[in-house]
Amino acid sequence: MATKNQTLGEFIIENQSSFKYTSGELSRLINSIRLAAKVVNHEVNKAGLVDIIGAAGDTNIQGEDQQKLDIYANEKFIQTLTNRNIVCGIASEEEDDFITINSQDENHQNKYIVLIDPLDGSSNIDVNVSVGTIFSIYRRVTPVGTPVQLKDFLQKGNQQVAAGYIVYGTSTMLVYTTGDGVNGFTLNPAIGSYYLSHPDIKFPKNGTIYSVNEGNYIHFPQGIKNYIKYCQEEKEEDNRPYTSRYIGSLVSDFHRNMIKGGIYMYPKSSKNSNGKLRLLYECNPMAFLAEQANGRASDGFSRIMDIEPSELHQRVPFICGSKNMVIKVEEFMKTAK
Ligand code: AHM
Ligand code: MG
Repeated sequence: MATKNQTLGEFIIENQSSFKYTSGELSRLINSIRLAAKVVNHEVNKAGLVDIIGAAGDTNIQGEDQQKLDIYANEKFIQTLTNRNIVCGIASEEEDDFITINSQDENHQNKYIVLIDPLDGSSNIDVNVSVGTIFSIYRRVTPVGTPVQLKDFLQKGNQQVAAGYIVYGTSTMLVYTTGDGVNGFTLNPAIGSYYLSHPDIKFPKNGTIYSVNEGNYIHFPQGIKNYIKYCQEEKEEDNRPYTSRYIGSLVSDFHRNMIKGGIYMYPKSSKNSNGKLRLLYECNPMAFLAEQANGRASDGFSRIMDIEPSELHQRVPFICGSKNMVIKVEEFMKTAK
């Protein structure tokens, strides 16, 4: 039973027995993500010091090369997961191909693979707007004892064992699910521990916030255009017009909508026929979280987590949020002329 103020470490130990697989491997894996997130958080918080310690590509006063933060985050997560010898493969939005972990895992005994977007929304860093890390965990489908293969990574979202994100915002939070609801932990930077601050988060069934890059309106499918107009219509009984909020940082937009009730949309457009977001690194983990929090995630017509992936960096249209709002978009998409 989740108790507020519990630390993430305590929560993981207490809930380990309810995980589907109880070898402790998944707990160790989530622990490693928690650790890497602390290191990345420290670096993200220093991003504003760029004029003082030097920008990416510069050499700082200690003679160290300054890295772009998304590259730094990528290295930190990969390093931590590799060194702790708990996964058999990693795929990252920052890497062209998946990584086979066999230096430490000579017999390939590890069961889990991780897909990660180490720093999503990184164009926001320079202007001090929150960014996030998104992760997704699966059991491998090829036999333990052999090197991982592409098909271990190209699993449908409905096969996820766990997924979550870290939002580096006004506070840093780690929010995750292992298929038994969604819990949010806030980092107390003075102590370096995450505390359970948001137990069992649920999307309100109906929301009043819509989040979409309206600058692309002209290129959107007719169904999305119609839905945006619907959001803007005056109808007191269902709290319309809705409020528009778009940070341009998926993790933050999703996080706000999950707590307050709302919908996030990155539809396809006449310029990008599959939208922008990546199925494996962004959409599937967010869809798993959304469904675990009573929300819904769709490509406008069907469930995100039922899409059969065909390549690592595949993009899909993404509509995600409060259940009734996503259903409404699907109705508009179906009937649009
Ligand atoms: P990134 O993976 O290159 O950071 O892109 C993903 C980000 C999301 O966080 C955000 O919701 C979206 O791109 C914003 O895109 P746009 O600027 O086109 O509205
Ligand atoms: Mg991204």
